Amino acid sequence: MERTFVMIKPDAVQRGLVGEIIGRFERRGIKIAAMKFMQVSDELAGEHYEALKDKPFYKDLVSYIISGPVVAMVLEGSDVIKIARNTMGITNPADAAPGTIRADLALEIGRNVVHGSDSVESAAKEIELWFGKDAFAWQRDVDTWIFE
Ligand code: IDP
Ligand code: MG
Repeated sequence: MERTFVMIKPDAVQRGLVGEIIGRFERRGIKIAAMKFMQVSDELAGEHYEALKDKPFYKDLVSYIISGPVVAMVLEGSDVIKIARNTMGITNPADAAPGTIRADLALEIGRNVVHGSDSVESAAKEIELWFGKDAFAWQRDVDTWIFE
């Protein structure tokens, strides 16, 4: 079973979209392995977005992520890295497919409501950075109706 890191960004928390966003992942059958409501430090934001530090939008991106509380999650499922990103839609809500979180709940790239890891390597790195060993395995009784 694969794991990914997903974060509900400060704009979504401020707009009261936490339940809506978690519900979309839950209804798909994705399993929650860890979750916390937290304020992101400058340092954590810098580490999380280290790969983007040379981008022109980097400073604004860090300000955005530390501007209010977020919900950080580890999600689990078969092929969940790809499936979580498909559920979110592509980076720019203006281009995201209708039915995705970003298309349905957002308008601009700099306020795109969610983050999801983009590869096996980044998922492992982000889960360790945000949760350390706090994501645990648990038995969900409906798993046999969701995973073949
Ligand atoms: P992703 O979140 O879809 O993986 P990345 O390219 O990893 O997209 O960018 C990380 C985040 O940086 C995006 O989700 C978005 O919040 C922000 N971002 C990316 N490109 C731009 C841009 O051109 N202008 C402003 N913000 C951007
Ligand atoms: Mg990314």
